[in-house]
Amino acid sequence: MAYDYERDYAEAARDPDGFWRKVAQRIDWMQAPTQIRDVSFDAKDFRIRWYADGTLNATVSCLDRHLATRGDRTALIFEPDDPNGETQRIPYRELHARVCRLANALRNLGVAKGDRVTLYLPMIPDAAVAMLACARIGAIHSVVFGGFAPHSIADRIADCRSKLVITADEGLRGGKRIPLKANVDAALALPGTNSVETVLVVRHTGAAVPMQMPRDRWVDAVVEGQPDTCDPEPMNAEDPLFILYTSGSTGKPKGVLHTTGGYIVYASWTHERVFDLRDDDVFWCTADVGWVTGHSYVVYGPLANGATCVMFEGVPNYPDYSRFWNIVDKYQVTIFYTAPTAIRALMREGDAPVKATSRKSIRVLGTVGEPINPEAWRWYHDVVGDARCPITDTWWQTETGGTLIAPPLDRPQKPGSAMKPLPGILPAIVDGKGNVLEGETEGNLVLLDSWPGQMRTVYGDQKRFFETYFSTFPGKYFTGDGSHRDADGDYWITGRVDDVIIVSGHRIGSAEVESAFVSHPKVAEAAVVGFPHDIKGQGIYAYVTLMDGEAEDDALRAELIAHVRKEIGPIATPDHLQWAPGLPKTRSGKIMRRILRKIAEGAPEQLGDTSTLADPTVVESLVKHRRGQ
Ligand code: 6R9
Repeated sequence: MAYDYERDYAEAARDPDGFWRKVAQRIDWMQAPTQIRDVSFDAKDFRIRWYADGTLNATVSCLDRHLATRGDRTALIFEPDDPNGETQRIPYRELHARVCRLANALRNLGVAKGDRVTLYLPMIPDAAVAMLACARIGAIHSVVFGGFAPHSIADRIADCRSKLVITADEGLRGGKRIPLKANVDAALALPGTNSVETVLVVRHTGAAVPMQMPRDRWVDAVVEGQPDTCDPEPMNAEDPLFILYTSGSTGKPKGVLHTTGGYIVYASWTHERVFDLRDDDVFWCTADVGWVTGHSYVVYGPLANGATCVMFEGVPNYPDYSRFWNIVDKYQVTIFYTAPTAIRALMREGDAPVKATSRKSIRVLGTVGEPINPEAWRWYHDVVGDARCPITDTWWQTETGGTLIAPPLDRPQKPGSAMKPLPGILPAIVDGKGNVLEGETEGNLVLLDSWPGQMRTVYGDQKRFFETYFSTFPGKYFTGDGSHRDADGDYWITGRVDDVIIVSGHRIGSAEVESAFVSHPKVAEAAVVGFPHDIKGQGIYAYVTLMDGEAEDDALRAELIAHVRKEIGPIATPDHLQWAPGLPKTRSGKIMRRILRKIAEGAPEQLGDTSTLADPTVVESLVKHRRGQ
């Protein structure tokens, strides 16, 4: 183990500026920063700035600087959905050339520094190439997960006024074709999307897709003849690198904005530190690039570190439940990073599909996305890791850019605990009034100070940024998570304390699902909560009130569930829909979700005080008709 946790944490605490100055040296700067941090979480002089007088281009650290020393080393290994399909090994030299050609093509198409580009792509190397090509010329990419439906794509395009969209003809998952280009066409027919001038299409499955001229262009055609070098746009450290939309407790998804210097420093440093990265590692993070985990630990972190990284287009159960482990053996993966929901789904199938494979190459296992239950942790440790490999349970968020809390690998882990803040990270647990609680305790997880990878704003809405994260507990960043801290000072994240539901590791806002419901003409009102689900961690439970005169029947129930799926995407499909002639509301009209959560959980004895309800009798009827037993 190259590091000593206590020593590093103490060093960062003693001299944060000196510590983060040193960490920043791992990145190639055009102009090295002399200013390190400039931060205040207070309303009156609120600001978050890191390395503010530095100049760089993130792709230089991810590509150019490796050419002399490791140009022939594999940057990306691509494993297609079909296990007999064509794999690819892309060396750093080739990745650099591909990024430069696309970057030149984007410049030719009129994309300039600061312009927004929406990416809607499968998990294929072209996704990484597209992200880096944007970064090369200073365009701000906004990756939209390939599982989102046209409405969700349109909202995300409209919010940031994208000039260009990059998609593929189709994606492939578990043998099924995902009509990506058709979804983009449908999205661009929706209002608010007229900022888009060009759609670039990657030829992936070779399916025939209608091209609208002159809007649509094949990527092969526009990169043809482009030079394979491209001057990197000099970016101030605080210039935006990307926007990534994520769900919050209220309203529509917000565009989390990350800037260039702090983000790349933090993604790269945490990737090395959290996984104990070594030079000969083959790193595989199973996350899709549509999520922050794919940004930081498939693309930016690993590439900045010159690592070899696996990209897998498919799913863990296709063609069978050994797929992950077969891929591990095929490429001799040494570090494997996935989500608890995948672990639980595989655990359900028993040990045989795992035991049929070797997995000897694995050195470190990681997990992210939601709390991991100790049972799944033990199975991951004992069966997948043959009780040989440490597990790093990494707690972080889209907003944090990289991992903040993870077990130091120089000591035994505790199943279900993310354990310790990384050096330079200052978590605290506060009560409902914002008082910092000491010692062994439980409450709301906050951060007392900034770190380079912290998000800088909600795109186009600084007020929402401040209000969402800094107004609940003034002077502190509120994570939205609850946490326990044990007598050893180790953190155990207990889950969201707000109205965000984490379904299979994906964040879904209650408000988003509710507004999808009420966009249906027969729905008067809807309230959506999470409930414990064996595989997904949390499932979606919906209470729906129909318009007067509409009949509560199973056909309409199925229609409404399909409607939500169509509006947002399959990940937001409600598991249960209960008809609610009335919803529990306070006298001021606020829906009491605490009560709805307890009903959905099947714990009506824990309803607590219902005396403040406008009409306490609605609760009784909801308890009686609970779904899903
Ligand atoms: C990276 C990512 C963030 C939310 C976060 C928390 C949950 C993530 C976790 C975890 C317990 C872990 N979460 N990692 N909870 N233990 N190791 O997942 O980002 O999609 O923004 O979700 O996920 O609730 O607040 P994002």
